[in-house]
Amino acid sequence: MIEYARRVSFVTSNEHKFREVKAILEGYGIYVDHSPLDIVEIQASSIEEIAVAKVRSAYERLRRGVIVEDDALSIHALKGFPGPYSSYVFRTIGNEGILRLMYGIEERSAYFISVVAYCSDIVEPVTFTGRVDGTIAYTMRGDGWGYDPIFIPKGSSRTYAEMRDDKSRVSHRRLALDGFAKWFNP
Ligand code: ITT
Repeated sequence: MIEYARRVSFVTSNEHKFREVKAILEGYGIYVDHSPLDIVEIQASSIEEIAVAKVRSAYERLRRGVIVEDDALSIHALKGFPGPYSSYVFRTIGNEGILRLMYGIEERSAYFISVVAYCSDIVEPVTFTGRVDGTIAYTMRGDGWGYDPIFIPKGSSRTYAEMRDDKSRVSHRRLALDGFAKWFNP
């Protein structure tokens, strides 16, 4: 049986994110339970703002230590798009649409950002950010969720989807959660 030093509730509608967050935080002895609460996301130009507003509402509802995590994929050639609209863009045009927008463009640099926000009865919202630079692939590669089949992190020849479990060793989510875990469970 695993002994957990701390525990936290993760509010997300995304099962894939939950699985990755749980595995990473368990490595730090932090137990994570899933709260699939439906929190209305504010529309804002920065994902930090979105994450802070979301974690406040999540805390108001649950009244216990909670985290949320917000991600954004920004593509330089598209002036940072989809950025804070990553969720909407994925649901609408998806990876096929992004690849179409990038058709004929050779400058394919992009970055993925994760912002983890935590709030509890004794802590005002605090955020931790992770960023991974990379490029957008020319075609979808690998069997993965979200933008994983089209994002190639710097230093790798594989997309996040092709990396499978290795993704969580280097991902934007891993970097943000490393920061959170060291602060939460020093
Ligand atoms: P929440 O309920 O936690 O907000 P969500 O799926 O709406 O779940 P985000 O707004 O944080 O999550 O994510 C923005 C988009 O980026 C969304 O379409 C995700 O599928 C995608 N995404 C986030 N992290 C990703 C990752 O590690 N790999 C690939 N796609 C990712």
